[in-house]
Amino acid sequence: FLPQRDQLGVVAVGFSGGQPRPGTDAAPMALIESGLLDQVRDELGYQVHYDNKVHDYSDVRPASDPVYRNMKRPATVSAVTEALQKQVYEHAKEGRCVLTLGGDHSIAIGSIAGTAKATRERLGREIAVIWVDAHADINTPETSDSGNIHGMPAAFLTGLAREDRKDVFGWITDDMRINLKKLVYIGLRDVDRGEKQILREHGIKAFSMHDVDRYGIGKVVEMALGHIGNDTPIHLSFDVDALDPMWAPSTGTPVRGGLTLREGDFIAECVHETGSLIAMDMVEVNPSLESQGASETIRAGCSIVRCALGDTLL
Ligand code: B3U
Ligand code: MN
Ligand code: MN
Repeated sequence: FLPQRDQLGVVAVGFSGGQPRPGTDAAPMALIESGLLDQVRDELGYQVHYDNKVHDYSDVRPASDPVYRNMKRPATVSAVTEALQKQVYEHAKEGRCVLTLGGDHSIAIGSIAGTAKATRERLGREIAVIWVDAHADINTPETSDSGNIHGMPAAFLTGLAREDRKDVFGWITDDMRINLKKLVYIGLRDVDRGEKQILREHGIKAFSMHDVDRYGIGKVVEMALGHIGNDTPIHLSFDVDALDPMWAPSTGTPVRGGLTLREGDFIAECVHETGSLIAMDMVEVNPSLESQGASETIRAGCSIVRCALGDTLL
């Protein structure tokens, strides 16, 4: 079922509307300008399908966008992720591995919906999602304190959050959703009370930093992959804030006590080794925060993407 190994679709998403800080919209250009796609092409041997454009989706954004069900900018995030879903779907249905460069984590609603749908159509399979993050991003509009949609993508993707209004995620159909049993977290350390209840209630597999400390990253990744099962198509959604701020300070909500850069790379390397990676997101890099740390954070993001696409130390 593997995507054509050497074919990579790339979507650059210049969007920061899932949270309040501007800047993450500039991340795709920063990642690309630092040479990411050239390395993927020249060193890792991929044929890269990229339209040479950072999308800002200005053509689909609504003129006005009041708070709805406690969500901030709901129609904007919905329209952007719906458009992204189509872009990712188009790549994935050709059998390409898809790399989505964010953007804040709300964009995973679009990228994962796109791969879930394409994989069902192409292979008749459900995808698994490995969500590497300091946060669980599984608030429903009702449990969220912030109203920021980058804290909600996992809820919309699993169907825990639903909305009929077509212009507020009502476009998400069953074929775009993911199975709660095939969602696995690594790196959690800042989970809201309502989210903890959701994780517990639904038995969602989650490895926090406590587990990384207890078992080591090697065992944690082994357990995470074991939970998913062999041969399941994997979408890796990597929030750079999973890394400790020492390695990735330029992000909207840094949380201390995170993964080292090597642990982040290791997760990506192991996912590559499964041979089952069908898509990846790199999100929440914000080059405008922590000016001294921006280049470090960009480097970290690039490193993790390269590892997931098959770069090795030896
Ligand atoms: N859980 C909080 C904070 C948060 C989520 N994702 C990030 N921060 N990056 C919320 O707003 O839902
Ligand atoms: Mn996140
Ligand atoms: Mn996060």
